Amino acid sequence: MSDLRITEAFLYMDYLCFRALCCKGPPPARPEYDLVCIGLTGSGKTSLLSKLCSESPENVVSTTGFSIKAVPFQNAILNVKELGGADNIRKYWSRYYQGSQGVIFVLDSASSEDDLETARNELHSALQHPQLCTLPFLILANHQDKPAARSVQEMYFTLLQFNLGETMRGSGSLFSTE
Ligand SMILES: Nc1nc2c(ncn2[C@@H]2O[C@H](COP(=O)(O)OP(=O)(O)OP(=O)(O)O)[C@@H](O)[C@H]2O)c(=O)[nH]1
Ligand SMILES: [Mg+2]
Repeated sequence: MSDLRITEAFLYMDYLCFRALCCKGPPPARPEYDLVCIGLTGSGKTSLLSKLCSESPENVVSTTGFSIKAVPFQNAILNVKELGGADNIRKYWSRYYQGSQGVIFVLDSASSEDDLETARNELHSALQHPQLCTLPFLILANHQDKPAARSVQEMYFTLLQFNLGETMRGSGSLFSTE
């Protein structure tokens, strides 16, 4: 993963959150935003957030339940709540959406077709959820270093096949962690 690409993607998220909230008055000097981070197990949510917090991404373990990290940026702090992506946890995701001001959805670009379809279905459900559907969405095509990784363009067209453009009501973008 390139730190620059990830930082760029998160700065964009920061900007979207700011735009979504700017009508509520001037923000404090260093505003904080609450984000929710979802994606199938193994997509790399914990690794990504650890890296952004300058922690070692080595020896990460699968998240059971949820975990929260404060990710500091120069102009804002993003309080990111990661929800574990295992099969038995995903059904509870929506209980933790309340209060979110933005969404990060992490995808494994090298996953099997079956897993990608599962991820697509979860993404579609999240995009349609009443508590998320109008929020800024950042979709990250992770695992770009793997030989089997689909390019960001391939991921985009795969997601479009699922009418992502029609489903998305808030502002959103797809980035790769290349
Ligand atoms: N090659 C490669 N491996 C990665 C990448 N991101 C994460 N991994 C590895 O994938 C495994 C799972 O990563 P996690 O960060 O735990 O995934 P997660 O999305 O948090 O998974 P859950 O907490 O179970 O939902 C770990 O062994 C990571 O080292 C990546 O971009 N490339
Ligand atoms: Mg995790």
